[in-house]
Amino acid sequence: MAKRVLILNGPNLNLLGTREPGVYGAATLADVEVLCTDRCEAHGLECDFRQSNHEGELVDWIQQARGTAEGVVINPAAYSHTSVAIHDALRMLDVPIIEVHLTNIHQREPFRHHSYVSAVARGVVCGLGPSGYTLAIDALAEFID
Ligand code: CA2
Repeated sequence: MAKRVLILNGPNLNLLGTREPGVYGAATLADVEVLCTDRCEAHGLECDFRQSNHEGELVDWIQQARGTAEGVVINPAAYSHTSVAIHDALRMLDVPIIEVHLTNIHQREPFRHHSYVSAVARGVVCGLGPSGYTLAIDALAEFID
């Protein structure tokens, strides 16, 4: 059976490709999902791709990953900068976690420079657009192997 990778997306990422293309690009979240599914498949991994606008739902999904996922890719979106709850849920996982941001959060407003998730992530990719997700999957595939 294929090992499962959980790919989580936080609030407002459902709007990707429909607003602010100058900041976030033209790809939709559905486009990103196809990229991720294809890349997981190339590594023989199963892709479980999800998005939620709700912090508690993301926490529930992270908790459910215990024993069911071999790795996690997460773009926590705005919760990166605010959520101790997501930080705490992630730190209870004993599988590799890669944090992804489409934009380079360090070139943006100061409130985006700190992420509560980075301290519990094995690696962080930011500023590379949707390619950040596929690079994160490549890294996970190596760690999981
Ligand atoms: O660069 C990223 O991937 C972010 O995680 C995106 C978040 C932002 O709060 C983080 O600081 C950096 C925002 C996601 C909202 O996405 C939108 C997409 C289209 C239109 C409006 C928002």
